[in-house]
Amino acid sequence: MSYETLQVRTEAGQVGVITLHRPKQLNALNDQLMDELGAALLAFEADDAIGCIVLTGSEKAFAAGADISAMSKFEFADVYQGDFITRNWETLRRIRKPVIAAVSGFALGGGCELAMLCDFIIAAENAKFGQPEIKIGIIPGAGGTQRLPRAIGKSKAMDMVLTARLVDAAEAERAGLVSRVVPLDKLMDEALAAAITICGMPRLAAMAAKEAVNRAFEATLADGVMFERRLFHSMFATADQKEGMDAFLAKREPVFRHR
Ligand code: CO8
Repeated sequence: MSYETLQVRTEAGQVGVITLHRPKQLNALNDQLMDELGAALLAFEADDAIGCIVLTGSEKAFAAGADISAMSKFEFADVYQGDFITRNWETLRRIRKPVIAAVSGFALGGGCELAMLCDFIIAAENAKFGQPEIKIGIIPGAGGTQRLPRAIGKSKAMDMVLTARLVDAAEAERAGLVSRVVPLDKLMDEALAAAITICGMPRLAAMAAKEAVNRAFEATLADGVMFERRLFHSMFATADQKEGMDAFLAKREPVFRHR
């Protein structure tokens, strides 16, 4: 399938790479891009060869937010009935394979929210994160007021949402928004290496681990711990648990079958 606002490729036969590609608009998110992103993610999700997905943008911008020229014409009825842009948000949330955001340049507004929807963020040194919606008379609309405080705490989230201040990669790493910061020219190498590492893990364990970590944001501690315990127990029904433990004890490399 070909896309107009994305470039899609497979790396090492097992990593699905999606590059946002609206260069003139700094990858501003519009309905077409979000529809195509939903389709590309579902295609990788359905492809057995793919074990991990990397979502990235350009050097200058991961995504500079929702498309302001599209939004500027909208009335309440348009955004409410059309579920502007966020209608595919649930698709990304439902992807069960790990998704890494490789962020360089601006990740603003919906762009920051899109990165936060991924499982973890690897940032280039030039990355800048922000929720500057307030400057144009709106508020974050795809998780910025919810995921950001969970990621970096209330005080810094309020600071970003109320003052529209951008934070650089170093501050984002200190705050826990991103997992690592790397030189710009190493960003894709690092993201692909992380993705290939994940692809080498037993896939059922990777998917269960993702599900369990995500539950931490939805459940009480007691419910989350019980959810984790049940998933943990279920790993003992997999062939890869036998293989992983047998290989460890025999001091050999495991051969996982993702079963
Ligand atoms: N929408 C549309 N076009 C954009 C956007 C955007 N968000 N951001 C940049 N562009 C366009 C510019 O209009 C410009 O186009 P042109 O060349 O035709 O004039 C081109 O990209 C290059 O931009 P600049 O010339 O401004 O480049 P600079 O390097 O000077 O500045 C900035 C880069 C700082 C990123 C600046 O462009 C900027 O501030 N952009 C807007 C950032 C912003 O406010 N983002 C939040 C948007 S609102 C939002 O995301 C709400 C989300 C709600 C939920 C929906 C989920 C997705």
